[in-house]
Amino acid sequence: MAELIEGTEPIALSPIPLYTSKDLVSDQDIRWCPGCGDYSILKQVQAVIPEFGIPRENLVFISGIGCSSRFPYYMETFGVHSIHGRAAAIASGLKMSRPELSVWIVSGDGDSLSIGANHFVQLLRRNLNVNLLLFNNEIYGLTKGQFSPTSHAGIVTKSTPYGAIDHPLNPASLALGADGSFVARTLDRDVKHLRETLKRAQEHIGTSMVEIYQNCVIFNDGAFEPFTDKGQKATNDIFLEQGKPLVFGAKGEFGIRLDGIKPTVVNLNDSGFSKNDLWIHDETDQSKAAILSRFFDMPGDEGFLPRPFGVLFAKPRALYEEDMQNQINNAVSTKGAGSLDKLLSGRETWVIE
Ligand SMILES: Cc1ncc(C[n+]2csc(CCOP(=O)(O)OP(=O)(O)O)c2C)c(N)n1
Ligand code: SF4
Repeated sequence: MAELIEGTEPIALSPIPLYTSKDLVSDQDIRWCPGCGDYSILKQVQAVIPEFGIPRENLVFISGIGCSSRFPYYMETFGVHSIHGRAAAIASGLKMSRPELSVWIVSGDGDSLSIGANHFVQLLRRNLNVNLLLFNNEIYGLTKGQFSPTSHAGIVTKSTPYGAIDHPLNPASLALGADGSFVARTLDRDVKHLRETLKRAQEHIGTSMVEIYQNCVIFNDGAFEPFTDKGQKATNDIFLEQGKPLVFGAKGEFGIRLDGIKPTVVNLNDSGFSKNDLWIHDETDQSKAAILSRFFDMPGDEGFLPRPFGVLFAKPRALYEEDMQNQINNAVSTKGAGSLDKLLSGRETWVIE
């Protein structure tokens, strides 16, 4: 260690910024269509990550297959553009062997909820400390516009010329059903909200699932317009804040009450109810999160409830990688380090002469 020369003062070192968002931009040409919502998500991810203080060499982005899954090419970090629907499995293996890494999974609705649906569920129930960004455009983009598990019934696509008859899957409900410890929803077009939600996901210790409504301008343009359009957003969206009442409307004139377990919309101006009577958001309440995730009608449907955005549920629980390491440590301390040769030869071996 260097010694100070007598009579000199130690130099006060100012903290060196690790890197900026520009350092996360790779030299690859972006192949997304002009206007694709993926650009906005990429930009916000590059904007917030430097704030987390994670060494760049510890960042890994892992994707499956799809337009959204091209994401790792555009991040100047480590990354894997893997196999269709299997990003969760690859990320799990990496996190178990290298728990110090900050692992981000980027996947589309087709990738994670069709071919990868089993892997999506297993990841959430295991609860490794990884972040899953689910880009939902309610369509298959890369394969040119076939319907996906989140597409609306009736949608006419190349693979459903007479309209889809499949019932659409609700990603937040599925994630909660798998006991996901963090479930949130945000929008590509609300960059502030997107950034805040990404920060919350990163802070969460456990698997965070962030569904991001992403506009595919080519094959499903405007699918989320009722929730992103400035004129409609106020009445169609509800932005959740921990400890705050569920209020919406252009002037905050509507609220949600819980009548038993039934959510009901009240007009705060003429119903006799005040903010004190409303449902207060508690993101640690799994049952209430399940009710919130069922606010899933389209505007105009009978009994429509505003679509919730923000953190529906967040409650840390045991981490898979820690439980696994504890189990290994316990086994080693009680039985010794073991021998691979012995394990391979098993209890009964024969020598054939
Ligand atoms: C095993 C396998 N099956 C099917 C495909 C074809 N395929 C490539 S991407 C894709 C769907 C991608 O849709 P989504 O995940 O919604 O991503 P987007 O392109 O919309 O971002 C499919 C079916 C494939 N590449 N591999
Ligand atoms: S096809 Fe859709 S999702 Fe794919 S890059 Fe183009 S706009 Fe984006």
